[in-house]
Amino acid sequence: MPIAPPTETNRALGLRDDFLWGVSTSAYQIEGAAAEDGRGRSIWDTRCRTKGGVVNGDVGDVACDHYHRYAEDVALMKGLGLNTYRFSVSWPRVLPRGRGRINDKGLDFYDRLIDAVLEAGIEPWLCLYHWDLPQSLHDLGGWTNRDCAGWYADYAALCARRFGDRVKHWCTFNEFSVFTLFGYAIDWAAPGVTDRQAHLRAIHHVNLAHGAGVEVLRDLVPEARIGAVHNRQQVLPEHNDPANQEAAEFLDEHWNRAFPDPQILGHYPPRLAELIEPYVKGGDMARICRRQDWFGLNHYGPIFARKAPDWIWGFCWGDAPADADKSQLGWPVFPDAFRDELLLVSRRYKLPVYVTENGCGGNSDQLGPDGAILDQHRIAYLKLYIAKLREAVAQGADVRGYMVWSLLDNFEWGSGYGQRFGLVHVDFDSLKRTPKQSYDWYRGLIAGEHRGD
Ligand code: IFM
Repeated sequence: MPIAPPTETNRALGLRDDFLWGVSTSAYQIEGAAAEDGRGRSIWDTRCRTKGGVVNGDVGDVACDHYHRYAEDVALMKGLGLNTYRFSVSWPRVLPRGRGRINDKGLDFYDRLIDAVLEAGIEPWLCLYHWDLPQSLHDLGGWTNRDCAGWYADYAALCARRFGDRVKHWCTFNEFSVFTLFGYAIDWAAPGVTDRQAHLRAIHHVNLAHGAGVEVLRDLVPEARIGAVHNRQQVLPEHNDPANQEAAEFLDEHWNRAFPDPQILGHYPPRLAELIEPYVKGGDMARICRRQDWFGLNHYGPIFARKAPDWIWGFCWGDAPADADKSQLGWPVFPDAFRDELLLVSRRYKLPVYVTENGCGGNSDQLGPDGAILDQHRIAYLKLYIAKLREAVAQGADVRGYMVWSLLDNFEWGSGYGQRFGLVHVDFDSLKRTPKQSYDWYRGLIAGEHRGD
């Protein structure tokens, strides 16, 4: 039985009685065991071996070794008093070539994980796609190939049949716009394609896959609560300069609206609609726009756009104002933007909102004299953002849960192991886990020992 939400804590914080507290992770970032038990290769295994693909040439082969140490990690979650755990399944671990032959040992791993999570009283939230497309499917065009939506639906069906008896919360994808924009236009992520038409095709086919996934899950898991996880951050023109206004508006369409608008409202935003039209077939919008039960929001801080005629879409990432607060990672810390985003998505999409990621990256967590890992900067960030979540709720946003990114320090994509987001420190040589000060702070918040201020 999942742990009941901490009603007293939630009331004291002005949140719904059933407000959920959790953490999020993703398969490639923590599992390791990349060549074990029949797992196939993903586009991130390839990118890690591509010169310049990842800082320091870091690879996800071992990562946090969660594949072998999942029981210890679940015990850490239990120690936090969590109600929910969002994780992702590695598509190439269960279907090594993306389709066809099933890898039973891969499925067995997720059986063990899900059972351990449930045994700890935590509700598993299963995300089907957190960026690790099987390399064999990429070799067939990957998301630029319309057939990929069907391959994804078959993979979703496999997971639904296998895990649907125990998993009731399903997410189709994590952060659509990040992996499509960075992976098919800008070359900041796998598969490193830089082509406008490939990017547009990828957007549309991923939307079709989402719709097909929702349909399959509805069919196979009758009680499923289905949603998708969108990264949304306010996009502002760099230096507030009118010359950057158009760039900001276009980036906003790509970043914030290219996926939730068609999936929930049934249409693409105007400029993208024109560009995508050649790839849209009759009936596609109905295939994409399916009833969902919740909206997952990943939010860290606003982004700034700059006009950049040399860039593929004529815009690039601009700088935050010089005097802005920033995390150690250099990301702007603007808690008000979090409150505003919660209010905006709640009103625009009219679905219950779960914050499926929020957290603070850095590279200076240190060992204190008593063996604790010192990360006051992360606690300061979480305090500010959770306070703004409470404000959003007080102003009418329908927010029902909050999940910290992330439980563990992990493989931070192109930044390799240099940037840490965990509540738990991982020594990447010994793989020893050490809870940080922020772990204890979050535990205390959930337990009602303090109110996060
Ligand atoms: O690590 C990532 C995660 O995979 C997706 N959202 C942002 C996190 C921090 O960069």
